[in-house]
Amino acid sequence: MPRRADAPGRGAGAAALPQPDGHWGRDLDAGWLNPAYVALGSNLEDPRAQVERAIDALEGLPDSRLVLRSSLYRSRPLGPVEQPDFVNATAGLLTALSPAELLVELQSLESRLGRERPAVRWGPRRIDLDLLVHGAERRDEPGLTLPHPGIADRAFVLVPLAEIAPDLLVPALGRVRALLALVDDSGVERIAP
Ligand code: ROI
Repeated sequence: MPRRADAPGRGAGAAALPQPDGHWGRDLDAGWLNPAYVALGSNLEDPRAQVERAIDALEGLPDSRLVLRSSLYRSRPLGPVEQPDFVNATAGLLTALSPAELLVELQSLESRLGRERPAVRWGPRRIDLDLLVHGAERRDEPGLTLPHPGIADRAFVLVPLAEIAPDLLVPALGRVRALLALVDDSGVERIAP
């Protein structure tokens, strides 16, 4: 089951609801909030801990609230390189950041979490944070394609995304549960709540 990311005492919880005075906090009062979805993946140096640490770190993103986090899944590596299995997950945010601002924040989080450029293309990595969807945005710019071009054919994205947002309409592609029905998800196994 998807969990609301609002365990008591963990920052995003209290903030996921308006504060007692009816405000979200100064940062979120000024503009519209968009739902955004992020995919996480790791297959190096205790991947499970890496993904958990990254989800926790999403709680600290500026002008944003983490509202949904999926379970963790073990998945067979996609791509031509032989490498260890991945741990994957997804998270749902409400954000006042634009897609470009959110992308910068995610990239800076990756660096702070010790991500280095993988030595080989398609090779193993300590942490990946991919922006999947940002509201109804469709973009095709260098470095920013929305929705993320890998969504429709990646079971390791669709399985955890279907857990937290099965009815999400991915712009131009369709609902998550319909996309999931079209892929082979046999290599993706839930490992932790
Ligand atoms: N394969 C899986 N299963 N999970 C990933 O997160 C992942 N990430 C990648 C490549 C190398 C494409 N393969 C993956 O970047």
